[in-house]
This record gives sequence, structure tokens and C-alpha cells, in this order.
Amino acid sequence: MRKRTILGGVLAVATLGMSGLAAPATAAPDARLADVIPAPVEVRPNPAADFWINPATQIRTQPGAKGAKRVGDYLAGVLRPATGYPLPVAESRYSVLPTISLVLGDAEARIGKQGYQLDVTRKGVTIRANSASGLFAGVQTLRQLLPAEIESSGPRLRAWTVPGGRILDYPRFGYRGAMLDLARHFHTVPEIKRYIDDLARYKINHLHLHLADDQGWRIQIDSWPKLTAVGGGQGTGVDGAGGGYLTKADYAELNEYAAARQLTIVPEIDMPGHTNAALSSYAELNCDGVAPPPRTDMEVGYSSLCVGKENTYAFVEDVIREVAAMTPGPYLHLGGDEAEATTDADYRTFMRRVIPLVGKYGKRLAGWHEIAQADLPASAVPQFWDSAGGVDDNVARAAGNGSKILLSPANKSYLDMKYNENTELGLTWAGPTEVRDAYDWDPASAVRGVGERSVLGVEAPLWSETVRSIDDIEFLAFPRLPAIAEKGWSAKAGQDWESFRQRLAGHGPRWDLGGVNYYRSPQIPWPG
Ligand code: IFG
Repeated sequence: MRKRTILGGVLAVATLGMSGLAAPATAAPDARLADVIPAPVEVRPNPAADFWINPATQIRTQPGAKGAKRVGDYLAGVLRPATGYPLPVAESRYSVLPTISLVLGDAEARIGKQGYQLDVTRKGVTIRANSASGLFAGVQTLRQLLPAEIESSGPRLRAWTVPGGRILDYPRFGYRGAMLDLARHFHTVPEIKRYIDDLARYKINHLHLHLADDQGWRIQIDSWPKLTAVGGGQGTGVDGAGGGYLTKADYAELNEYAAARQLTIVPEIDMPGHTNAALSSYAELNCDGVAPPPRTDMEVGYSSLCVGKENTYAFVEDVIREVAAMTPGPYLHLGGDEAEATTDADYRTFMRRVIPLVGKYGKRLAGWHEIAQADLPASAVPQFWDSAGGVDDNVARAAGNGSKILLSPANKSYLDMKYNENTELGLTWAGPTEVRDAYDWDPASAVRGVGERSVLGVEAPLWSETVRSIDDIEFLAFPRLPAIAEKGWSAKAGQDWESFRQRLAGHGPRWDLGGVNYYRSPQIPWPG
């Protein structure tokens, strides 16, 4: 660290000497306020007010505002590597130095809980918000207003100019999520952390982890240890790759890492279908008392918990209790999809018994939209995964009963779909899905009977049957994930494919410098 500080100091003097404290005339900003993704609500450029982050710049938060201080520390971590500047984070009421201020309170009420107001003047940058998550959203916007080189892992000698003006911004929907399937292929804690960093860039604020399925069980449950000892062992995963599981310590570490980036973890234990990993780990869970062999193929719809066995409900309650106890976030997702080996009557019997357990352990129920066949509390969140334009009477009924719907239309938001028939990774059943397919839809009219007020938000699932690494994850997620992020954050009026593709082109260099392994879609005018 000392070496870097000295280097930073040398760089600082060199840059300072080069052009003093005012923004050097040659340092026209690279990015424009209007280039931000997701598109902000209001943008008012002021070219006379460009700010130049310089060696004397400091980051300031109000004394005692702990949440703001944590965002300030995060911002320093984003800016220090490429600038080489010290960028101290000070808790003070005012500052005479050039300053990036993160201020809680005295922002316009209409920005709500997650919005922010970002002002850039020649003296500095001020981000105002009503919460730490709002400040964090403003920080992601500020990051995009800096030249792409800000994403470099090492110091670059250049002027760090921020274009002058004001952005006032807040999300259309409160829930913008991404789902990562750990069951078909287990991804390590460092890989998941990297994905969390990727998601935070685009104001995604939920990470749904698919923790159990036919091939693998990926979360430690103390009361049923064979779930991971057997169901999470080596060789569990599609094609026998990707075994492993999250210990409770791993899971706690991920929740902490996500929280510091304003993301909430949503754990899913899929049931009554997609349960072969549990059934093959415990013979007594099976109706016939015989454990089926582990499965590493890609078939779905062949497994079911034994609805008629009391042992099943002791198992489910133990799992729900332990997962709820280790999850700081409000949601617990029970899956419920593709229960083709469970009769409709048994499905409803099963759900009638297990749905109350989610509330009993203090969580809000989420589930794939089939769960709406059962009687749901109005607080429950059905996650729609049929194609956009689809119809599901149970979902429409749930929305009519006051439930908020999470939208994951498979032909728009499933990141595990191929981009085109030549894409090596991914599946085809709901695709192929190029970037424009992921962008051209509107959440408020995607499902009949689910209007704007019934939409909780959007989520982009990434199933891992064909995914083996963080490079594979990023290849499938970028550039389609920013498209889904814009669906969830930006006002409908601000969404336009031509504008999005132009803005997205400018993110290619950021991903190149940040080491994000993205698909260079021919639909996007990438620079250079
Ligand atoms: N559908 C299954 C997933 C996965 C997916 C792959 C849902 C809710 C196809 N269920 O999507 O388990 O196999 O695209």
C-alpha cells in the first residue's frame, strides 16, 4: 500500500504541475450526463461547471452518518486504483478542498428511498439522497460520468473530468434483480462476489440464489447434514462438474458483501419439484423409502417430495427455519416450478402446509408463478417466467388480490438463452435472445392483468446447465443485463432502443478495462 501511496503522490504532483487546480482546458469530459445506464429521470447538463477530480480532492460524509461513510469508503475504493490519488474519506460538515460530498437528507422528496440528486459544479460533486442505497445509486452514476479509464486496475495519468450539471433520478420499480443458479453448477464465493460487483454497476439491488435442485444442494443445513455431504459433494452438477456448496459462513460473507453494495440476497429452495438432490441424500424422504441415484443430466420435472409423508414437512420446516435464520433479507423463495411429478391436488396440499412456514419464520414468500395455483397471502410474490405477452389466470388473480408480481419473462430476461444459434453457451427453448430482444418490452404490459401498480420489479435469471465459470456468467449477462436493469429502473418515457444501443456502446471500453468478459453483439456500435 505504501508504494501505491508514494506513486499516487508522484502522479498527483505531476498532474497538479501539469495544470494546477482548475480543470485543464484540454480535459473535455469523455462521458455525458445523458450516457448513463439505466437512463436517469432528469438530466440537466451545464458545460460551464465541469469538475476535475484532482490529487487534493476528498470525499466527505456528514459526521455520524455510518451508512453514508460506508458508501464513501466504497467510492474511494472505486476511484483510487485508476487515479492513484489518496482521496481521503472525511466525516465533516464542510470542506475547503475540492470535494465529493455524500449527503443524507435535504434532497427533493420525489426521489424517494432509492433515488438521488447529483450536482456537479466547478467546486465539486454533491450526491444527496434519503438513504445509503440512494447515495450508492448516485455513486454508480458518478462512476459512469468519469472516463472509461476509471475502470483500470492501475494508475493512469490523465485528467479525471466529470461533466457539469444536475441529475435527478429514482427507480420506476423498487426491485431490480438477477438470479444465479448454483445448483446445476456451483460457483465459488469469489465468483459470486465478482458477479455482485458487476450487478452493482447497473443499480441491480437483489441477487436471487437458486440453492437446490435435482443435481445439487448448495447450502449447509445443520439438521440435515447429508444434503451437502451427499447432495453437495464432488461430481454433483450437470455433466458431473461443479460440485460444492456454501457453508453458513460463506453465505454470511456473501450477504455482507452484497449489503455493502446495497444488494439483498434472496435464497431459493425449490420444492416440491426439482428435489432429486435432497431425495438422493435421504432415503427416508422418498415415498418408497428408497433413495434415487444422483442426477447430472439436464432433465426437469421428474422429482417430487413425498406429499403424503409427515417426515417431508419436518424436513421442509427445518430447512425453512435454518435458511430464514441465516438470511438478513426479507424474502424466502420456495420455487414451486415444473412440479410435473406432483399431482395438482398434491401440489395444493403441499403448498397449503408449507406456505405458512415462511411467515412463521419471519420471511415474505416468493415463488415461481405456478405457486399462484395455491392460496397465497397478498404479501406473496409470484415470479412470472412464461414468455412476455403470456397469460396466467392464477397470476392475474394474485395481482387482483394485491400481490406484487416479479417479472422474468423467459423470452426477454433469461440470460441463459443463446444470443443467436451460433452462441456456444446457453440454451435455446425461449430464445435466441439478442440484446434488442432483451430490451424491447415493457414490464407494465408484459402480463395480462398485471399493470404498473402490480409490478414489484424485474429479475434476470441465469440458469447454469451450460455455465462453468465467471467468464461464462459475464458472457451471458453482458450486455443483456444492463438492458433488464434499464427496464426496472428507468421511466418508460426514457426508454428507447436507439438511445440505449448508443449509450451501451460507450460501456464496451469500461468492460474491456474492468475485465468484464462480454459478448460484442453486432447490434451495438462498439467504438474502436
Ligand atoms: N426452466 C426451469 C429451470 C431451468 C430453466 C433453463 C424455471 C423457473 C428452464 N424452471 O425456469 O430450472 O432449467 O432455462
